[in-house]
Amino acid sequence: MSKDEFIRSEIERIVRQEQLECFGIVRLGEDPDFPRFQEWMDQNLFAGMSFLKNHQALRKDPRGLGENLKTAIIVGMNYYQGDRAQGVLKLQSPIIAQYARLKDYHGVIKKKGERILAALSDVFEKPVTGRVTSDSAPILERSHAARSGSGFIGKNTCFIHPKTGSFFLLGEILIDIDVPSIVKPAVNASERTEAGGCGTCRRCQVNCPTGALDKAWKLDANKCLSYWSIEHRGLIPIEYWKWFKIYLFGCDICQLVCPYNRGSEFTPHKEIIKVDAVADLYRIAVMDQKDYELMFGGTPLTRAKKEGLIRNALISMSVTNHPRLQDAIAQISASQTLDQTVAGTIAQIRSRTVDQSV
Ligand code: B12
Repeated sequence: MSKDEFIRSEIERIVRQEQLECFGIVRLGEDPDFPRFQEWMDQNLFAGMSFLKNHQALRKDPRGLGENLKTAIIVGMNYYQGDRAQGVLKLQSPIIAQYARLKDYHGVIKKKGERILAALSDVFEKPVTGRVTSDSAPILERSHAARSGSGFIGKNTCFIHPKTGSFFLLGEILIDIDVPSIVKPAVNASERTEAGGCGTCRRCQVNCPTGALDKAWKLDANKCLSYWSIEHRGLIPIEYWKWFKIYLFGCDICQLVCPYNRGSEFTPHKEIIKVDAVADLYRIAVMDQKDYELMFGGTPLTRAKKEGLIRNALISMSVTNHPRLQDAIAQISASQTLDQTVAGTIAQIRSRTVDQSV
């Protein structure tokens, strides 16, 4: 084994000790996928996520994220919890996307990454410094993962490993060492080979309920249920309501139907599953700050904030004809500090005609 191979296998060993997948090692520099990101922004496919307009220089070249950064170690945390497309689509009560049922991955991956970073000095036999990120820095994480050569970007825009699938949250350990990486060749995403790739498969596109993936490899966030239920602030247009029968928060459909996820293994991080799959809609609709913190504190659901979750729960109650909807509305309306979005959603419920066929 050469020295490079030894270093690589030691890095993989340390990463696996943290029960993370080691997708590979990538040299940092100008991101060749940045023009795709720019095009996506120029075409207004980012919907209301204006935070994506910030820090373009760093997204283009993430070396500026710290001092002397040269290399990224790409890690993945499996969050699969047994959901299946057929079961999910038949559900009578809405669920929460799988990644959001776990304790917030930003913190979990960060802690694991910091421990990996600390252990790297022994591997390189010199001090290693750097920075750990997971959805917490302006870096194109999927592009980096794909450049590791251990997987590819699917038509659903997710990073997919040909053997373990896409139910992985990504993290990067950025270090100030040049790892003469044993670079694997990139996988051709449009052909289907042993190494991965979509070929002619269009399952994610066909099954996306809202047409957000009508164009392969280009998600239109203006149509994505994940966007509406997690990122959007304010009212949700009625045309998207019927899908709140299936998902209260996030959406996994484009991944659940992907053939590469047929063999997904259950997450080894069971101890950090914090939230039930099926949501108790009434409890969410009437929750106060204390209930909210108790039920969802420290989980990715807090991204939507308390009012966003109440909005989602009211919509789900409305489209599932929940027997306690009026009770919930009465209780919320009695509150002295009625949030604008929640009040607006109640007004939408009172005047709505929703197509409920799913
Ligand atoms: C904004 C955002 C969203 C938005 C927009 C998603 C999107 N597809 O752009 C919304 C809110 C909709 C969203 C939803 C979800 N998200 Co999100 N999100 C992000 C975030 C913060 C930025 C992504 C971004 O820059 N989008 C803009 C597009 C243009 O960039 P991109 O998706 O990275 O695409 C690149 C590649 O696909 C490549 N590319 C583009 N076209 C082509 C074509 C070919 C042929 C090839 C080879 C490559 C290629 O270039 C693009 C630009 O670099 C990242 C974290 C991060 N910093 O990267 C997480 C991230 C992408 N999200 C993640 C997750 C888990 C989700 C959800 C599954 C959550 C859920 N269950 O609801 C869904 C999945 C929906 C989907 N199909 O994408 C994970 C994805 C992990 C993975 N295995 O891919 C990330 C990486 C967070 C993390 N650290 O794990 N998300």
